[in-house]
Amino acid sequence: MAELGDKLKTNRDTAIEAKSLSIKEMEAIAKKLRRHIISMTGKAGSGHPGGSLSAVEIVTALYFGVLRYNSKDPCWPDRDRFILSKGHAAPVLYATLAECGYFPVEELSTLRQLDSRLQGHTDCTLTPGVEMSAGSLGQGLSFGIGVALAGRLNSEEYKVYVLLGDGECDEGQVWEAAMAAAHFKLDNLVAIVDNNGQQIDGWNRDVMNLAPFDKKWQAFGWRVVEVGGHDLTQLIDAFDQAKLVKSQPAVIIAHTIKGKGVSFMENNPDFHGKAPTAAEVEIALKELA
Ligand SMILES: Cc1ncc(C[n+]2csc(CCOP(=O)(O)OP(=O)(O)O)c2C)c(N)n1
Ligand SMILES: [Mg+2]
Repeated sequence: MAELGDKLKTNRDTAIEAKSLSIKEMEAIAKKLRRHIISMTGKAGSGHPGGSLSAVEIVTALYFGVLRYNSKDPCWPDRDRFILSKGHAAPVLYATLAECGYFPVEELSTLRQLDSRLQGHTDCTLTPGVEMSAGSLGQGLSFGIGVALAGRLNSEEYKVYVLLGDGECDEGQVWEAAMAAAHFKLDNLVAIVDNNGQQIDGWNRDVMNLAPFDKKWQAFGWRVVEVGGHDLTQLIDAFDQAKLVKSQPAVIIAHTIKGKGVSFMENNPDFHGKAPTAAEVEIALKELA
């Protein structure tokens, strides 16, 4: 763990380079992020643990294996952009940004408090490292297209990554954006769908069936890569593949489990937008020890 600490320290001081951590090291970080999510939402007494826990490996792979950024200079012009479109999953992003050195880890305990920089949904005017204010679902892919087009116009090398929820894909705006990204041949844009199968009220297949999901993206002109969304090796490979795609955008459909890592939260829609009680926090942290 000392070696991991040294590497993270280096990453905090300089722009992180792809694949600087091993899969084992990233797995340790993923567990740490899960613990933060439980503690933060438990302390706040509200929040969205389910969709934060399902996205842990996706965000870990990005921040510890893929993205170029400098946490000491959040607006570094050459940084890759990560846009969290499903803004209710703010806890997973805050936990990651803190571990990357954007702000102190101790600040995580202020989640959702008045005057905290860490509000329940992301606010780019408050939190260092947050690229887009979100919470109203459906907007992040359109925003990402703007950022990707700007990058192309300015001959910038950066890539744009947008994380969507699968329930969020019920929004018509997602498909307008999907059509536009293919029209503009945005090969500097990668979407990731946290395909946990659930939304606010239960299973997507009952609320609004997305199937055939892969074929929909293909029909809109996207290269589709499907992965196990809790498998860091598969995720890193998928991001490598996405980087090689030319003249079209790529989407990574990541099959995940809502509430992943905590037995009583897994696939349990109750924990979409409900915090664990103090007793539940204790059990969850034991499971994540
Ligand atoms: C435009 C809009 N409509 C409704 C909501 C309320 N809402 C918050 S989260 C959510 C479900 C989202 O499901 P999904 O995108 O699958 O998120 P995840 O399962 O990853 O938590 C809904 C409907 C919202 N935030 N924005
Ligand atoms: Mg979902």
